[in-house]
Amino acid sequence: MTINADKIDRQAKRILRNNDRGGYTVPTSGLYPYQWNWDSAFTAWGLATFDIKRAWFEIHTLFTGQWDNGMVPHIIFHKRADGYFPGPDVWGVPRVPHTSGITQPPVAATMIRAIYEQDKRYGRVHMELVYGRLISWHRWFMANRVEDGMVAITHPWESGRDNAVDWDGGMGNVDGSGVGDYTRRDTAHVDPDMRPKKEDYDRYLTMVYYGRDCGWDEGQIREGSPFRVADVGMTFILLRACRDLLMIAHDLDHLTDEIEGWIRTLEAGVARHWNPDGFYDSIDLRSGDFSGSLSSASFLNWYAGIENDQMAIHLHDILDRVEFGVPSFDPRREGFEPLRYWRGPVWGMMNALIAIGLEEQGHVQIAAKLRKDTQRLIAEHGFFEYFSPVEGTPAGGGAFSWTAAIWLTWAG
Ligand code: 9YW
Repeated sequence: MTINADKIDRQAKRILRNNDRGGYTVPTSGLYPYQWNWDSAFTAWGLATFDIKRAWFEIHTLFTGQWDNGMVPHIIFHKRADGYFPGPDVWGVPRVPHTSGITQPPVAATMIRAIYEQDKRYGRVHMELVYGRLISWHRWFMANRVEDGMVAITHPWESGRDNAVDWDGGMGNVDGSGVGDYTRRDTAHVDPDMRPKKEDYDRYLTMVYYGRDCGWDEGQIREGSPFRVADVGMTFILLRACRDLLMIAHDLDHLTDEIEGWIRTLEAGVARHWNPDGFYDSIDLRSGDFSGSLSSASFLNWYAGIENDQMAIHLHDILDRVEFGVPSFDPRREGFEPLRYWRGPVWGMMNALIAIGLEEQGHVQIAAKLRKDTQRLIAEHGFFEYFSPVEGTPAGGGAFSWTAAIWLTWAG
């Protein structure tokens, strides 16, 4: 198939424009009608390819949601929108703009650095404004979430990989039976077979109610929450983000000792994510058990600046079994579901992060393959939320912002 890149570029830009709600971009209309944290960071990177002013605006609106303690929430509910559950009333966070009570993977420093590098003259003042915001968010992570150098999540939604196999053990500790009645909205937009199951949702909500009952107090949640998992994806992403923040700090002439300390702590944490089966893995901090899940997040080690030969062997073996890049769960394992959300499908932005890391560490060919795979998926099927890594079948929401963004920045 010949790819008409200009035409697809125009489509990608149109998606980002259409998903603009006035200063912030929704992941896709209908299914996700608010500003999501890491989606917005990817989107800003995409916007920067054709409208740098709008890209910085996206970043500033994201930080309007930042809490006084530094946390940047996973959803910012700028204005009321229909069709999403759980909305602002369920989270019960007493601030404006309303937000959720949990965070999401901190890709922002990395995306912001890329935007800044593109036009430093224009970006300087924006970078100065945002720098302190990034520092306080990272400081919040280090103070509240880093345990033995690994980043703990208090809800699967924080990982951005909602129903990944990584959380099955930790979710087993959560009793969802008392959750009461509620109406899901996601399954009205997309095929329920491609979404998390009802038992998952019962537990997701139980944990939201738990956090709300704790007044979103980090100490109380750390003490009593049934779910606390060291997420290998979060650890790699935060480590990478700290490295980018360090480069920004040098550029802006800020002190760097604190960030250097964070990097050393997280590097030590990475080693603890290595499981006896020989791969990077998440750990249930309540039981101490590894999840045993080789997921796409396990392969973010290169993105975090960490070379590893055994991970390269796993990667080659997995890529030989599927057609389109790195699946969200190991296709050699029972339980691999090529169309169920984070239990098998391939996500364009994960391919991008993994490939960026691989290329930086000199694995140029394999990085190029991931890019080609992603390019084909988008060119042949459109800007879907995710795809089957086996057949390329598109799934989830369409006209998706981060898929458009990675086309413009990396895949196209
Ligand atoms: C949900 C918006 C978000 C992403 C997450 C993804 C999904 C929301 O959609 O979560 O309600 O399930 O898992 O990574 O940020 O695109």
